[in-house]
Amino acid sequence: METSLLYPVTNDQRTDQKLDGLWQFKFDEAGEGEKSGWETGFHDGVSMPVPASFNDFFTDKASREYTGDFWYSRNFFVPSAAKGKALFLRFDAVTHRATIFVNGKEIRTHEGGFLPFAADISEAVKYGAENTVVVKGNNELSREALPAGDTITLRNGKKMVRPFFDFYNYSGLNRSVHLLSLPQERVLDYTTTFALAGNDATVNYTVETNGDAPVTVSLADADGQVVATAQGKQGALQVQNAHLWQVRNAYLYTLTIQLGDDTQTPLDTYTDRIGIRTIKISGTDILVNDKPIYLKGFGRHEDSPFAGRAFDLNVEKKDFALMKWIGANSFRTSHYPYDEQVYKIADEEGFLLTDEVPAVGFKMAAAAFLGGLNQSFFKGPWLKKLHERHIDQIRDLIKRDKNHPSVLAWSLFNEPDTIDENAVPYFKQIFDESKDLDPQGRPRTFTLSEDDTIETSKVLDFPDFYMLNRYPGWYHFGGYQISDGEAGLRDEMDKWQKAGVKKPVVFTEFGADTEAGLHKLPSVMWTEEYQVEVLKMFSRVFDDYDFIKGEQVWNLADFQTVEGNMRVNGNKKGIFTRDRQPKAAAFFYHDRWNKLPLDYKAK
Ligand code: GCB
Repeated sequence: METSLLYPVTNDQRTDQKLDGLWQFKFDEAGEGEKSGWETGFHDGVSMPVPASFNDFFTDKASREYTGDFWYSRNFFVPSAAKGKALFLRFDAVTHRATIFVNGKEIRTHEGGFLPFAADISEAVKYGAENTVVVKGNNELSREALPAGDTITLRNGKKMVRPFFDFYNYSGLNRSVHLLSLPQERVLDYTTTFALAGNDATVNYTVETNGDAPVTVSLADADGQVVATAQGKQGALQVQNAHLWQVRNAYLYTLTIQLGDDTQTPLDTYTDRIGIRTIKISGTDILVNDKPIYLKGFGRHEDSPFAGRAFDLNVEKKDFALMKWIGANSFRTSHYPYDEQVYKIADEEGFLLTDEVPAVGFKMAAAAFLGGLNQSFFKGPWLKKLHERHIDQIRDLIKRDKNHPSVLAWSLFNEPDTIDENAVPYFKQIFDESKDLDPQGRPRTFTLSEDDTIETSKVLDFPDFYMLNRYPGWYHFGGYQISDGEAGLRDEMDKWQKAGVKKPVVFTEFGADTEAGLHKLPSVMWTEEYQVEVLKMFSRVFDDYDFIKGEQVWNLADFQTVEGNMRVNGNKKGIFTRDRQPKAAAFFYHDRWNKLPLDYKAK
């Protein structure tokens, strides 16, 4: 677990300098990097933008599909004025694992391609001089790591990944790199919880520091007026007439933490924007600020042309514009934690998000078209290591994202094999160990694939609400048979109803692959008309069952996957194309969702 995952800020005590731009890049197919001294830096690679996935910049297939070790190198200047400060390099994400060298010295390693980590470089740098940072990355997949897959070797000697999941294995420095200069005595972390009473609210907080300096915490409203202050590492801020953070009507306060006796010349200052709101599950209701809400939105991917899985503020801006236009209020960060800027935008725009760890592919029979294997995933020598990494990433995810008002719930798996008895002890461990990690006690859940039903799944006691991924009309009962698909879906929902389902059910995946621009009357599968028919069918079913408390269609936009006979240059279930233009389905949802009230189905 990381010591501190606070998002970088710049103020009188802290500086955050991004090291984005062009780095030097090399593949290391022969494993010669260390032998040839690459860790000390190199200039004979190709230039590579950061942040970006390296894959799509190459025009030859062997490079695009490259699997194994790869290296990034660049110089950076450390000013003399930084002497005496705690200096860190912060990597927002290196996919999937990294070893960091500064001036040839190994500083640390990190496992997991979607969460940040920081390396203390105070002892390794030269002050008032150029320094070198080198990252040795690796993008192999295995059953011991998240997301799960295999790495195979072709007969020509080239390695290749076989993901047990349906998104392209985009790799590299996918998010920003920061040079941080921090005070020696500093804030490491903080937490907030909320209690509402009439018009007032209490913000309970804890602050973790690495010293004994006194702590002052203050809260300012959106106009910058300080509305409450408190002293100590633990305390309560009383807010009269609190402005609550509401879904699609956000209000953010600024929380300022200062260390030291004198707040005019503090030892450290950390500032963040928070929203006051509560989240509860009560029976089949999802409550925000004690009021029932209905989720409308998407499963998404961080995916766009050119830079692959890189975070791109422009794409993000566009995606939020589209989600607002269409009347959505929520999304799932399928199938991994997203860049922290996504959560900041969601905080500001009042979107709710379900925050997912990359525990995807925990089912080898899944994605049979990707070459699925008929084996039990939850039985094998890889489980111990996998579990360590899984819980470690849950810890870091919750540590990183716990103060975002937009985070509704934690998704601990996507479509694991839960009809397998062997899954039960694994689930128990993960749910037990993650129980107290979130001070706000948000719901924890995971998605159930079509195989995992109220009759077959062995782990239905664990989630606080159910997330269902269902594909009638596409993977089965497609085309003219869609009426049987609808009948089957209703049969399934009748069973949930008869069983007296006591928790909310949210549909987190459903949809149909659709080639934009393909039209036919009457419809056939893959046309825009057919996608609309499938989505209308689902909407009819959702409207008929009160315990269904949300619809998040798969997917916001078309996205890249491995190639195969089930994928035409990627997954085409987007409501928008990969370049974010609307298919006919976008106008269907624009009409439906802009009409559905936030408290749809509230009694
Ligand atoms: C699923 C997966 C998602 C796939 C989707 C599909 O169940 O969770 O990753 O992309 O189905 O389109 O097949």
